[in-house]
Amino acid sequence: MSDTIFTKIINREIPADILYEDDQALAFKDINAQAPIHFLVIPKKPIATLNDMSEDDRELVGHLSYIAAKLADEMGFAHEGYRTVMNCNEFGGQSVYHIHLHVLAGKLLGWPPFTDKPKTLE
Ligand code: DGP
Repeated sequence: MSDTIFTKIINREIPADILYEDDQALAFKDINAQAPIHFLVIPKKPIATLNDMSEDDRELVGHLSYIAAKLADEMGFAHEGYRTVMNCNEFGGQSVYHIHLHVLAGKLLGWPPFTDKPKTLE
């Protein structure tokens, strides 16, 4: 797959407010925050969508949730609560084609979380 803006963030070619990094993953604040706390956890391996993960990626994708929970604890909002979500493809609202787990917190989040758009697949 071609590089996305997230590869540039991983490679420090563009700045981001980085919260966590290890050899497999990176967490940074979302530039378009939808809650008082909103960050993304991404694998360093560029997997375009959840549909593109292989069997070998299962541990890596699970690791993203582990990091979300670890940061929730360290940042002090684990008990209060939070939401994680991964958007997939057009109907899921995905705009950057490098998988990322959204972590939203800091307010009482509504459910359902989406605003339907008047569009269907051709
Ligand atoms: P999604 O719609 O699920 O693909 O979410 C992509 C998110 O990525 C969106 O909430 C905004 C965020 N984003 C896009 N470009 C940048 C960027 O250059 N820096 C940061 N920090 N976040 C970005």
